[in-house]
Amino acid sequence: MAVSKLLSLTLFITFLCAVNNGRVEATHEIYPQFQSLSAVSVHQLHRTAFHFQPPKNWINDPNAPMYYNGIYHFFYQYNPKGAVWGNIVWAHSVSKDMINWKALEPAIYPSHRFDRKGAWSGSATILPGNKPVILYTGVDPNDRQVQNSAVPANLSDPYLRKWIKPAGLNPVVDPEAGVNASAFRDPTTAWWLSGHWRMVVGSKRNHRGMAYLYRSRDFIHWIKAKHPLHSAPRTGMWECPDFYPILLSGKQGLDTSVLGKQVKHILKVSLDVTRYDYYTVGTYLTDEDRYVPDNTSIDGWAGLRYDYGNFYASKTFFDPAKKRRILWGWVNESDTTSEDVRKGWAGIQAIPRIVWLDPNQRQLMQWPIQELETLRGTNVKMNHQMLKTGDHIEVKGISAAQADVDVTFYIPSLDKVEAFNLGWSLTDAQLLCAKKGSKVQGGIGPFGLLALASENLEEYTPVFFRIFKSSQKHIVLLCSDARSSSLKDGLYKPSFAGFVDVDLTDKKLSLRSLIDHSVVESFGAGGKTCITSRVYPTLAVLENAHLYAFNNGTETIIVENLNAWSMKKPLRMN
Ligand code: DQQ
Repeated sequence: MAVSKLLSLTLFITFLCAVNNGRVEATHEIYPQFQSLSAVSVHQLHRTAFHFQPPKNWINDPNAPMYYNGIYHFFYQYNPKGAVWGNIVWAHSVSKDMINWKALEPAIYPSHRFDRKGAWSGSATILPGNKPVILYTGVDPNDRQVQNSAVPANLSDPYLRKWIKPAGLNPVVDPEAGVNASAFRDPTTAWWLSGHWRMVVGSKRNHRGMAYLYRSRDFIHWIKAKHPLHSAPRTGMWECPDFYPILLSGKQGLDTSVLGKQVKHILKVSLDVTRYDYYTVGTYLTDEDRYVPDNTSIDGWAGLRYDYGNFYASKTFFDPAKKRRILWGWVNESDTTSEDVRKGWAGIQAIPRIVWLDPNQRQLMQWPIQELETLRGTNVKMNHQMLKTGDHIEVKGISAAQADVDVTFYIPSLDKVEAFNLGWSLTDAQLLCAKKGSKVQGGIGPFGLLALASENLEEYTPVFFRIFKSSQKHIVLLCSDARSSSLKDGLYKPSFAGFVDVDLTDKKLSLRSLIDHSVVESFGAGGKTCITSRVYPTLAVLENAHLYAFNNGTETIIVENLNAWSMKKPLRMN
């Protein structure tokens, strides 16, 4: 083996060990003793109010979100019997606004040989004639992962309650020779090009992440293309791939089949090794049927993430009603498994976000769907509030455990900015945030919000900016640091962080945080960098939760304007 190959392999193994020690583990953990253990009573304390969460049990990946005849459909991986992964079915909810939901019976569940041992993730495509079809992964009795299709039993049922698996057709894709049958899953929404449908299935070949490409004329017979749409070395299993076009400018979304000069493409993969969702911005070379990431997009673990926190197995869909592309993502847990079992639930979905291309064309922007604002209640404001060194000023008058906060900070002077030490890594924001936490004084920052804070700050989740300078360039770090979020032991409390590729000429930085009892979902600089933290405070709960604006830098920061709203509960939730 060549020395360089050996070195890469050693690095890969070291990386795997490091990741696993840090509590992020590959694939779903299996707890046979808990899989079908129903909770005696469902604990309410940390349940979210306005995030998507069923009344009890385990949930994971969003599946096949779609808009059909005036209704949004949302499916998700669900264990109907317990609070850990297992017994997975496709739960199904419908909504007119993606905020208020009605729960239906599971749409897809193991019923045939081709999905006897599992009905796993997949996507929807609306075929001509307004006919939805779902492609999903089934696990057969030999533990082979195969791709199946399901269609609504009755297109005139407005809720599309019942789904059938057309007799004699499934599986529509078998893992052929050379394909790793136990790592072959999560078909994408299909797109149409030159007389064929195309879709991608995630996989790996040794340690190489693969997006296998399939083509079909009729959506029944699928042929594997000679080469994958894309692959990348040493990235491990690619779960839940997502591939879609995005306009070069503007916020409008596109149907998955749109091509043209005004369009770039996004390929997102969920890396099983790290359990984060990474994407690249690139070009779809239609003649070759290959996707090539731009040279500004890193293709691997150091790449761009939708979210630098608890956010995985996401999926987008095109909403033709409002011409936007919407992203759903699973917010995985940071509580212990025994606590999940005791509480009777685990997992939520992030607030659906619209995605569009940053005008710099190097990354995506994300923002909560506008419909969320219908839940805004009592509003308080803070304008032109000075934050001097050491200040933490309370935002009073709202329910701080269930709030939407949108703030713009003004930085009067950037003169005293901290130097960026060249020994620090520009690819490991989390490590930098661990070193430079919310209490470590800097020049410009740390400043931001203390969410889910107890009155005397025994517990708080700080979401904050810190600015550095390296030669002539400012480097902006956004942290959502769970280390001080709870007095409870055993929780996963990472110092989640991401860099913010932002121009500071107007000396402003904005931050929006959606605070919902056990989740803080934040959008830095208008949605350039997003971080979701799952936290379990013991004191900062319900009416004992507080919200503060703070500054621990030597230089004064101004809260130019801050709007905070108490958030109402949706009328019906699942
Ligand atoms: N979850 C599903 C798989 C997918 C994984 C099983 C990602 O299809 O690869 O529940 O979380």
